[in-house]
Amino acid sequence: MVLFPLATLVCLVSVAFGLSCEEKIAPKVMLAANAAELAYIKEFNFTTVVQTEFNDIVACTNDYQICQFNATTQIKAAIAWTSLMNSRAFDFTQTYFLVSGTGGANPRVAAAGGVAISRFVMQFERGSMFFGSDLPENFTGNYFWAGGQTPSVYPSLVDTELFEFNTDLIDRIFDLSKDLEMTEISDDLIAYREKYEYPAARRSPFIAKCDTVASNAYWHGDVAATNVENYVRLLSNGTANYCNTNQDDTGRAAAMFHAARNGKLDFSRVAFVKAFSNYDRPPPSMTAYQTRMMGDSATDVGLKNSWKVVLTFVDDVLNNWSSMYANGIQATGYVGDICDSMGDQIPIFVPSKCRIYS
Ligand SMILES: *[C@@H]1O[C@H](CO)[C@@H](O)[C@H](O)[C@H]1NC(C)=O
Ligand SMILES: *[C@@H]1O[C@H](CO)[C@@H](O)[C@H](O)[C@H]1NC(C)=O
Ligand SMILES: *[C@@H]1O[C@H](CO)[C@@H](O)[C@H](O)[C@H]1NC(C)=O
Ligand SMILES: CC(=O)N[C@H]1CO[C@H](CO)[C@@H](O)[C@@H]1O
Ligand SMILES: CC(=O)N[C@H]1CO[C@H](CO)[C@@H](O)[C@@H]1O
Repeated sequence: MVLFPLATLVCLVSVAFGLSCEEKIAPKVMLAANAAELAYIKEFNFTTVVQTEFNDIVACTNDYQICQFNATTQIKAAIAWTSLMNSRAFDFTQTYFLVSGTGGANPRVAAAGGVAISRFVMQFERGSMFFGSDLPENFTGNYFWAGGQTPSVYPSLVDTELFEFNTDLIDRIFDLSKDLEMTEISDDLIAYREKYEYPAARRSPFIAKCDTVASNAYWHGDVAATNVENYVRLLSNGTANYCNTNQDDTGRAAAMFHAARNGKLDFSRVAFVKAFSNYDRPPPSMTAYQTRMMGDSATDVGLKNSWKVVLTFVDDVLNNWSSMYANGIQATGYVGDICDSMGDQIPIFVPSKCRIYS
């Protein structure tokens, strides 16, 4: 068996990509979502396929300016992204990461078929739960942190519960898109959204600045959604505005944050622009089971709208690279995980119990 020194191996891999040994692929934009969600993008040809030394596959335009990565779900995403970020074939330090894909909509805040641009991405799964008759009579919620005595005790953190993103970048994406025409949902769905009591849920698809919660367990219904709202309120000290549900994003955010800590990427260049496929709970006239079985009927419209927002931003990045994007969009607010693991800024809420389990 021949053992190559790492540098030689990197060179061999690079040459296989048609690059010289020193040259790395430095995309301006990386678009990430699940495979079927990425398939919506027709505006670019992602025909140049790069396979890293760890077997991650990235597809790029032939000038390598824009790439896409099939980002997958929660745990798999965390592993795949970590591996990709460590590849010697890429230099992601100036890359803007745009994460999209579908999620459920909180009808208090958002509309099916619409788009969320999120300041916070949060995790809802590292806790304890009591269901049904197991729920103690004096408990106001089913969900609380693993070591807590009641649902209202602040969680003890492992660092992955909450990530905050660059609000200046979010504002730029929002400002570029706020006058875009959104695709409308079907007549059947328009009739359905009229059943909701919340004004936001009855609106045509629109772009909301609001926050994303991810968990491996899919949740739907008033009881589950109210528990998520309570937990998010507790976790963010009332700051986050929960609107988008999915089973992917904290795995992605955690992996990118880890990479950022290791100098592989700039976390202030990461943004989550998510689609709304359905509502996270039923209207008053229906049960949670009924509406869950209706399926994610606004997925198609939501993805058309979310990619429209993302691609409008991509055009801006390409047009204004040297004047605006190469040096980054300076973040005036906090950017990072809930525990300030970078140690260079102060989160807007400073939980006292960070790192108990780290
Ligand atoms: C993608 O490639 C096809 C086939 O070569 C070409 O017809 C089309 O114009 C390309 N699209 C873009 C956006 O470059
Ligand atoms: C709830 O009831 C349990 C006993 O069933 C008790 O141990 C606990 O202290 C009570 N918690 C609160 C917040 O009242
Ligand atoms: C939470 O918010 C309250 C009210 O705004 C504030 O007094 C408190 O200091 C905040 N807690 C933390 C940990 O930031
Ligand atoms: C790089 C890669 O695996 N790309 C695939 C991601 O998913 C889309 C949609 O199915 C495929 O077209 C890509 O080839
Ligand atoms: C801030 C900035 O540089 N904006 C420019 C981005 O690119 C468009 C299209 O070329 C210009 O019209 C803007 O002035």
